[in-house]
Amino acid sequence: TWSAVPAGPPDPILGITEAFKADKDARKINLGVGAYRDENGKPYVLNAVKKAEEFLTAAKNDKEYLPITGLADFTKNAAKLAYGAESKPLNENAIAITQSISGTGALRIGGAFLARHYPHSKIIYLPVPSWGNHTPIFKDSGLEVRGYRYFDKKTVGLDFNGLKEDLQNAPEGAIVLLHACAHNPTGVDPTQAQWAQISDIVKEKKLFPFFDMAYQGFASGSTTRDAFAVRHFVQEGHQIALSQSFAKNMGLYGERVGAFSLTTTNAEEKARVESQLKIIVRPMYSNPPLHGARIANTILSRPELYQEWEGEVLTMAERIISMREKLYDSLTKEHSTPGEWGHIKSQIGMFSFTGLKAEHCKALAEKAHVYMTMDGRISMAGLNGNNIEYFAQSVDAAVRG
Ligand code: PLP
Ligand code: TYF
Repeated sequence: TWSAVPAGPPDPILGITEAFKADKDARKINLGVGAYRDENGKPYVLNAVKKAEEFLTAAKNDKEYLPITGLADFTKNAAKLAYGAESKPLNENAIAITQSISGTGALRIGGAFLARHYPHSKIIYLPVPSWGNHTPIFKDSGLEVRGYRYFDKKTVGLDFNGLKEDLQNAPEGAIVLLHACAHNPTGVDPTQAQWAQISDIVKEKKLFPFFDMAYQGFASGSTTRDAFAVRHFVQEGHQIALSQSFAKNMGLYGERVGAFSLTTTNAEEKARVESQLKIIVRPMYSNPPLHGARIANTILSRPELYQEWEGEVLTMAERIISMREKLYDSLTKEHSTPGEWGHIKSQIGMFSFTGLKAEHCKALAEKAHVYMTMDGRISMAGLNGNNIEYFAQSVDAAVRG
């Protein structure tokens, strides 16, 4: 029956972990997947999460099904975290929201909803480059995927003129996917002034903004500052779609905790939209998992845990920033590695888009046991005091050939 099914390629990001696991060298480093590691290179379970789990164990909750749109307290608190307590649609009960299977599931529900109900276009514009999974998610949702210029290889920064031009030339009504903060894979975000200009173009061209917020808190260490773009657009009167993930900022990767929301005009419209979100979710997976949403909700709703969580988000963000400084110093001062490396310090969030070419990445894996994606992206959190010098030395050797 399956003789005609062709073998598919491995996932370009998750495939790297396989190669890393198979490598027996003690010096090996995995900078592929974007998952936080502590200063000993170990996965990190947040203290706020541990305490929330103790609290949940003591509460002896049952395991009944959640409603189709998930744990209502969780989605209410997730919306407050993203939109802010002062948000107009939030306070007017005009945000349609559903719990989702983390950020990926939120994007997929959003794609499916827009494909079915957004009246003005079936085209979604993604930044070039974008997270590799965006294209298949939106294609499989039934949308047509196009790109807008985002990254300038020459400056290793934002191609702001290209971005503006491409959005200005997009067909009226098209959907535009925006990374709310900590752009993956480039680590390059618009400034607040640039966000204001993007908002103006989106308004003028009647584009529909769809924010992917997978790293709230990871860019600056502050969940409020990282929500700037989302809140600015809402304040400017845009209706938006929003995907949220708690994988990175709460370290809840495998628990799959997220939310998808749409701002609407009023409570009545919200109710209609939410009824259609349910009709999309029900035949896909019926209702979302319980435990992770309970953890996130416990943290978001208990002031002492919330405070501890905010401190831990800051600690994670600061450790990444300190690794950027160390790597920059090592390459420029100790090794005088050929090339410009300032972007390592100026880029934001989990990743650095190093500018290393595929041949360098290949050499790093084969000769130095250092694994990263072939586009030169490294997960900064994979670096720590024990391996950063070896990494810098290996990069230096790879660049010199
Ligand atoms: N969006 C972006 C830009 C991401 O980088 C990721 C994860 O790496 C996600 C969404 C979704 O991740 P998850 O489904 O684990 O929440
Ligand atoms: O490193 C990245 O960009 C992501 C990580 O279910 C990831 O692709 C891994 C698994 C997953 C979602 C995201």
